[in-house]
Amino acid sequence: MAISRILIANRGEIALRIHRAAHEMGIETVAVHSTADADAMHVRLADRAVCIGPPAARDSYLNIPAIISAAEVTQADAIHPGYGFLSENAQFAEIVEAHHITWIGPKPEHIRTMGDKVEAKRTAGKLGLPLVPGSDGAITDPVEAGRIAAEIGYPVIIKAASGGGGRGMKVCTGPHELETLMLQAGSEAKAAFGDATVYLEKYLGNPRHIEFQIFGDGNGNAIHLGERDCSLQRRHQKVLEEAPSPVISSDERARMGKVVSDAMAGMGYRGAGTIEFLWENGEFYFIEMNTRLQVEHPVTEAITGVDLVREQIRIADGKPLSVKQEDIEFKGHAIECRINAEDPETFAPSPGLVTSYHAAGGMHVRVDSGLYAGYRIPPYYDSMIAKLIVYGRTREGCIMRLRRALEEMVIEGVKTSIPMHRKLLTDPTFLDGGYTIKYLEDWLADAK
Ligand code: MV4
Repeated sequence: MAISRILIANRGEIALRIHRAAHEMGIETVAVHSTADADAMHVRLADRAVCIGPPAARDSYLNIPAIISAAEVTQADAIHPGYGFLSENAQFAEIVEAHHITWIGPKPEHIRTMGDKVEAKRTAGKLGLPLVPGSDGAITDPVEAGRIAAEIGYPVIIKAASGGGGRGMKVCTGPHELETLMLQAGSEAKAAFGDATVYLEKYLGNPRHIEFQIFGDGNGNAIHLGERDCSLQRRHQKVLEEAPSPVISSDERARMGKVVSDAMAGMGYRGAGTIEFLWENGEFYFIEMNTRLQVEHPVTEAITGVDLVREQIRIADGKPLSVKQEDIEFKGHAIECRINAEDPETFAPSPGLVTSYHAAGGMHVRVDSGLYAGYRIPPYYDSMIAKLIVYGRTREGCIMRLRRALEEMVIEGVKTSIPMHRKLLTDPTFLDGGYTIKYLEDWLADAK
């Protein structure tokens, strides 16, 4: 039976994004929301809406029984989790499928494997992806760790197997501090994730973060949609993303793209995924895989013309990929600015009443946002309130258009990161594309 009604287990701009793809396919939508989101745009747009609990995410957007009940009472036949919240919860995916509801996402076993960073690395290595040199799996013995560190050379980084997103990492500069840092990393990981497992890697001092978008049909066919450069981050939060990366040639994209799509075909991956690499001195090093749609997916859509959410829904519905690798062309350049409701000086969240709102428009300008004048941004969730995605035939043209779009954008009543983006778009290092993962934090510190 074809999907006819999707429950969207998310909020904000990504809930709108999924609603739009669904309606363009003639599929109805069911919104779920907390009591704090009764006036949210995703609730207004959906065909039906169900309140699933109080403001705290753990009682609403993470409340599995409430979400399954909402799907059953509305007779939704599929669930799309968006990003964040339950999107990488393998158990949720299993529960959805056990209720004979179509899970719009990867196979639960693949979500679970990639959620464990040690398992993810082992799997990636077997599938032929280039790895950061390091321990072969988890490490507990400090003597053994010392041997590996000496072999790969200091500095090394100790990472939590259940970590990710930068949490629970320790950089170790020499053998004198290795045992102490291993114990610290282990106990912090235990406290944060309930799992003390750690592993060891060569520490790359000044890499870029480059990720490949992939899609699999679950039956051994997979494609790649090129890379995104997400090196501009602050405290592991991406701030601006672009596609293609300013440092990757089309030959290198084709070569690496084949490596990642062959790997995904090899594991029988289903749905959308992102393979994250660190890139240094012209080499790619796999670090993690995300088994979900990502915030920055629109820059890939802009340069390929492929609707990634539509593709996710089609694959979940048992249809084949709608495009072949040879049909995918990478054309032009796209940049996304994440607009957060936050204080530009302190980065403290700035929730509250949006007194006026005007979205940028015009050719090749896309704004994904649930904002409207009179909306009150609740204090309980992520501070990202809009994404501005701009396309141009060249990177230079894209940047000129993005500056123009940022000039037009008006959000009043709350503080936002728009002024920071305006300034960043005039920075010489940004303009020449020669930035790394360290750059944004240094630039922000200098600006003070
Ligand atoms: C690293 C690294 C340097 N060397 N691994 C941070 C988030 C997590 N996904 C992996 N991270 C890193 N892993 C090795 N072997 C530096 C980082 C890192 C980072 C990576 C991507 C984007 C921004 C970052 C900021 C600080 C550290």
